[in-house]
Amino acid sequence: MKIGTQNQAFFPEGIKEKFRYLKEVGFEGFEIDGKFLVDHLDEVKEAIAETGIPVTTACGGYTGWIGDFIEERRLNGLAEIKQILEALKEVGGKGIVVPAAWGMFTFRLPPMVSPRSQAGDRKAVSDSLIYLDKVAEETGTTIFLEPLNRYQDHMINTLADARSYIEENELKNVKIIADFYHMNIEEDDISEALHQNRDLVGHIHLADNHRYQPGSGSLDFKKHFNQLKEDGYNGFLTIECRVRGNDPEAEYINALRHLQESLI
Ligand code: LER
Ligand code: MN
Repeated sequence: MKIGTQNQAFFPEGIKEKFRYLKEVGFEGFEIDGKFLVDHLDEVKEAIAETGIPVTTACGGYTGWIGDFIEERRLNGLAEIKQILEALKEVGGKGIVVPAAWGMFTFRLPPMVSPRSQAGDRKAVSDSLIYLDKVAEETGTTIFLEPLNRYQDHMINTLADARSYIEENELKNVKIIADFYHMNIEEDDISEALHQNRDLVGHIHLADNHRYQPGSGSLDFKKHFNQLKEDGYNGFLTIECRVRGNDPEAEYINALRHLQESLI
């Protein structure tokens, strides 16, 4: 298992400088914003070639959700995700992280009544995934379907929810991305959910229980990493977190060291 990261405000702005910095501090991969990748493809390619730090995945950078309530936005999202997958192919990236939607609706806050039926939700997400499954096949990439906690999305909250879409639609190029922060809210037991879905978990996002940097909260990373090891997971562990503390950069490096120690 290797440790990657998304961008952080305290990383250098310049693309080459950013990749050099990641290498210097000990990250082994970068999860990039999809639009940023499409807009800066050549520079990103050069930075990868110079540093050997791969772009593992893309996350975000498109403007309609795969489960969008608005059909025009859903279709726009699919067209943009296709472009991102084509760019990922060019840089050797594994695939894109997609939730059903993020921040569109939650049953847990007012108005608590969805404008669409659950059958309608299922059809929209399934139609999108069936389409993206083909694009992923054509580009040699993977769609990493992400369960989010109930306050961020109402459609896919657990690894089992994600699994049901993959199985029902017989998707070959869609896997599950397991995000420890969302799992800590939705799953009975993080290790057990990882184990139950070991055949489909293809990517991982890491944050501590409150979504701040790993090591600053109560999650037992060593325990969950041991479970992943036992189950033969060999993908990336990508930090996606907020950072708090007086010196965010130092806190972030501490978090990386904490994860590296938890992997031993
Ligand atoms: C959103 O909370 C999240 O976890 C991101 O990875 C969005 O896909
Ligand atoms: Mn995530």
